Amino acid sequence: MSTYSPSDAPSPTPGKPVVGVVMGSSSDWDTMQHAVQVLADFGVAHEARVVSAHRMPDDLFAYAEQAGPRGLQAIIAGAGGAAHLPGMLAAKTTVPVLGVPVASRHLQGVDSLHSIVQMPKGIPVATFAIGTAGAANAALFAVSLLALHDPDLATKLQAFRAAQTEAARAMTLPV
Ligand code: RP5
Repeated sequence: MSTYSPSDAPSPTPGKPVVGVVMGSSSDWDTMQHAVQVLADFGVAHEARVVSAHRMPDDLFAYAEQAGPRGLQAIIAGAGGAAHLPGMLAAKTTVPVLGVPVASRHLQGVDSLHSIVQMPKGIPVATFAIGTAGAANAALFAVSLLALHDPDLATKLQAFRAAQTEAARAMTLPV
């Protein structure tokens, strides 16, 4: 049984980014850093930046339009509140967009979740859980997509799953 731990992987992988991680504000970083950490742990070349949909709409359009030509294969987009960043990115690119609802101050991210998950038919955004679990899972999903055409990455992913299974089997209870 493999004992691979993601932290054993080189981090981060130098080279042209294949996954973009964007967020609406630096205040989203506490959540979105969990996506970046997973990508770094798996050695996936990535970039991270703030692209605010309502404060930087021209930058958002430019980022989306250049994503495919720059070689991005997935965009992980996190936002809170009226979280239109993932949907607007998806409207301007066919690169898969993975949306992460960030917990908002007043509605704890239910607003973010509904904003991202309720895309009208025709422009899909893959939507993940609110908060850090969603950020980490979005990155794991991106790894799964890339692993379809990258045997080394597929091996790392299988080892990660195996290690996770072993950790769960080793769990004990205070009874
Ligand atoms: C959204 O508004 C961001 O994604 C963030 O979650 C939220 C609050 O932004 P700040 O006021 O903290 O910059 O655009």
